[in-house]
This record gives sequence, C-alpha cells and structure tokens, in this order.
Amino acid sequence: MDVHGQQKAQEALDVEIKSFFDSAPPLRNIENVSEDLKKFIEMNSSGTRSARKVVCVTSGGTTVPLEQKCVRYIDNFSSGHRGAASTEYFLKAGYSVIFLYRKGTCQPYCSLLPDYPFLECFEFTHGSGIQVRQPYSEAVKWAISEHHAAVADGTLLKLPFTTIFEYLQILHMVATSLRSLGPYALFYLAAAVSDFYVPWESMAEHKIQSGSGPLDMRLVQVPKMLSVLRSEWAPTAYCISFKLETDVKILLEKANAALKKYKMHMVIANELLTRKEEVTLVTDNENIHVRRDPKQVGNEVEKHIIEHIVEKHSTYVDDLDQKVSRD
Ligand code: 9Z3
Repeated sequence: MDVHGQQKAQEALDVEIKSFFDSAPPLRNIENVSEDLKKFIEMNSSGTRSARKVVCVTSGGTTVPLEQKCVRYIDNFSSGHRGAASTEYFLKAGYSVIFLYRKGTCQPYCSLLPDYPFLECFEFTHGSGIQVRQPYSEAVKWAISEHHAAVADGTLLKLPFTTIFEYLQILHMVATSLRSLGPYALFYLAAAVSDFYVPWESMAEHKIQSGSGPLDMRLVQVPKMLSVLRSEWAPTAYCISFKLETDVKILLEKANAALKKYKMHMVIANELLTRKEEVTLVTDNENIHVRRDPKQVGNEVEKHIIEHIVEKHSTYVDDLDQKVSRD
C-alpha cells in the first residue's frame, strides 16, 4: 500500500474507533477505576519504585451483548488460566501487575483450589468454627498469603470486565495511564477479544422474542485497537499479543502477519488443544519455541514464557534508556 492508501486506511480506522467509543455504554464505575489506577501507578512509579516495571495482563474472553437489557450474548472462549498463571510469574519476577480479567474466570494463586464445589474446601470444627479440610489446607494457605502479600504491597491491581465495551474502555484507560512509564510498561494481551459486535444504538433494548422464524442480525467488525495502542495510547510500551488458531498449519503465518500489521514487539502463537503444552514466541528476528516439561511437577508453560519476556523487555528498556541518554 502506498503512503496515500495508508493514510486513507488510518483515517477509516480512526472513524471506526471513534464510533465504537462514542456509542459504547458508559462504564458504570469509571470514577473508581480511574482512582484505583491513579493510586496504583503513583505508588509503583515513585520513590524506591521509580524504575519499576509494570505489566498489564489481560485475561479471559469478552462478551458481545445482543440486547441492551442483556439476556443473550456471544462469548469468546478463554478460561483465564494463561492470564492468571502469567500474573503469578510476573509478580515473582518483580513486576507490578494490572490484571484486567473477565469476571468469573481463573484468578492468580487459585489454580490449586477446587473450583467446584468451592465449599468442599471447608468443614466445621467441633465448636462453631470453620476450618480448611486437610487436602486443601496448604493450597488455601498459599493462595491467601501470596494474594494478600501482592495486594497489601500494592503490586497487584485487579480490574474486572465482562463485555467488549467494558474491556476496550478500561484497556484504553490503563494504556493512557501507563504512558508516563515509557518503556517500563508492558502489555501482555492474553484476553480472547471479540472480532464482531452489535453497535449499542442498533441493539434491541428488550429481550429478542422468539417464534417469528430465524433471527437476522448484523454484527460489525470490532476496530483493531492493537495498532492504536501501539501508535497512540502507549507508544513506548513493550507490546505482546497472542494469536490463537485451531489449524496449526496457518498459526505461524498468522502470528507473523499480526506482528507486522500491528507493529507488536512479540506475538505468542498458540493452538487451542496444545496451548498448555507449547507456544511459539514470534519476534522480528527469531521464533522461540517454548515447551513445558511434563515430567517436572508444577512446570507450567507460562513459567518459561515469562522468563523469555523478562529478558526481552529488559533489553528493550536498556536500549531505549541508552538512546535517551545519547540524544
Ligand atoms: C490466547 O491465545 C490465550 O493464550 C488463550 C488462553 C485464550 C488461548 P486460557 O485462557 O487460554 O488459558 O483457557 N489469547 C488471545 C486470543 C485472541 O483472541 N487473539 C486474537 C486472535 O487470535 C488477537 S487479539 O486473532
């Protein structure tokens, strides 16, 4: 595409983005989110924490409501395990984490707890007290102490979303707030984001009635926010997105295309069925294949992913710092 064509495409994208945000229902708790973000960033970028790295981990799938008073919605698959486990490894590596997660999906430090029924964990003592049942007591103790430590220390901020509207509005707020951190900010976009949505103004207000034959509905494309995240929202942050495919034959080709198109620093390519076993970290100059060792207990693929990212991000920060001191 020539320069003129690129300019036209950029203008069209700007219009789509503006129309998405203008028509989105306003965030209900916008003041709280904004206040929490402000405090978190102040705390993690001043005093002894002035050169601290902060990562925004997105996790879980976004929904697309079909009615304004929503009874039905389209969902995107993601258990949230990748985001939750990665958050634990980022915190361990000394990062502060903004965990932007889908309500009801996996949470950091909770992977060893039974999700159903959660009440299995507890039992009455002889008095009227409650205690954790033996097989779960270590897991519960660990979850409580690690989680409390991160929250009390101010290194973990959790922000929930459900719809594509909430997700993109909060991501925008996080990205523009992290701009002041320059290269110390990192985006790790593991959330499964809807590709199509029903614009708010063309959405039925009430529950769509059945009984009058097939349902015709027009979904429009969600504007690709990755390029605007890179170019405008947080232009000096290190950005990593994920590419999910079910056909392994096209996976790397698609990941490479996303790397170039959205100017990502890294795209992590994963295939649905093997995503917990192996992934490929695709960058401009190399592909790193990462595989977990099933023979080692607790050896999660996220541990290896985060090790590589910490190294790459450090090099990126050092390069930009050197450039700034030269200029
Ligand atoms: C991923 O590819 C994540 O790794 C998974 C993690 C969702 C597969 P789980 O939450 O699974 O542990 O169960 N996330 C990104 C998926 C996505 O929607 N990517 C878009 C695409 O592939 C780009 S933003 O086109």
